[in-house]
Amino acid sequence: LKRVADDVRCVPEEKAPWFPRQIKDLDRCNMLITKFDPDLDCDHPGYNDSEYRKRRAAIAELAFGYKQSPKLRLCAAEATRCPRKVYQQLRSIYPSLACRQFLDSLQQLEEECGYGEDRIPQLKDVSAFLKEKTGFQLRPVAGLLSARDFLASLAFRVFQCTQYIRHASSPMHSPEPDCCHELLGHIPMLADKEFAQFSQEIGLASLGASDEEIEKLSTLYWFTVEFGLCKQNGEVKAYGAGLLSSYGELVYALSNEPEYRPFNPEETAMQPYQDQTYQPVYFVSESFEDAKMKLRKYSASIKRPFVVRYDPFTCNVEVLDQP
Ligand code: NLE
Ligand code: FE2
Repeated sequence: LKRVADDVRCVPEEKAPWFPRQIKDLDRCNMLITKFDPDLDCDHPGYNDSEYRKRRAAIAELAFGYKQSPKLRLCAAEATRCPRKVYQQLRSIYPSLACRQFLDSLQQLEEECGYGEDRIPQLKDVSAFLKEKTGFQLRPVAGLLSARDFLASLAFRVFQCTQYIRHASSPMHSPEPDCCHELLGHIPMLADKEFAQFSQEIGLASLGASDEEIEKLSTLYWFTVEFGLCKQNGEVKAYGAGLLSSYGELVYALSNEPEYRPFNPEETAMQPYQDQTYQPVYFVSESFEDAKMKLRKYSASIKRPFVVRYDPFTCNVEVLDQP
């Protein structure tokens, strides 16, 4: 009887795609996109390397088995060392090209979390560090997730984090996420309060949204969280994780080759993007504050037959009827 009553109460939302309401529902948000899979994509630099593929399969197995539970700790199974050269080279250009928030967090991660060219941060330590800074936590994911599942996790301040490493033959750029990308690109930014809030708001806007809206939100995500630039003291700096984890693209993005446009969600959300190589255009925000306000305005314009509200005490999403 209770089920029926619940169903009746849920009728307006049933028109929307399913979405997680509780953090443990993220166990169901695991739809992978296989286009960069080293077993399936013959252009993947690890395609002909059976040792690499075996290792990837074992790591994927661990991620698939992960359950969100306060009793379970993030598996420390994978040592997540960035190849020495990747760390060294990127580290040397960060001071002039990365935004201030990134540099501040990275320094703390080096002091407190085992970041460094010869050290191996453990995901559980990194997750605990983030939790303390901004309430974000990590959960392991086996590969590139569908946009819907990835964005939904952000709504709960959960970041789906790969643990495998890019193939040694292409250290300076990878089209797929890997742990260098997560650790160097995303983690330092997620330790910043303002940016964490921005990320969660994209996530909340995505819950139960139509496929078309998800496409637009993931494009916004792409040109901000992954490839965003921002102004700082009159200079343009990088804050996007896809830039901050790729020596090649970071240098390119801040050279005078690519086109820059001001960040404006309506326009940015419609910009076609490609994920095989460097971006032809980058969007520049005035500041995080400004980007957040614009995103908020954009999100409010997305039509959903309900409103969602995140309750930080229970970590649940409440669904309310449209007033
Ligand atoms: N191009 C980035 C890198 O090489 O680290 C990864 C981007 C993932 C979206
Ligand atoms: Fe990423």
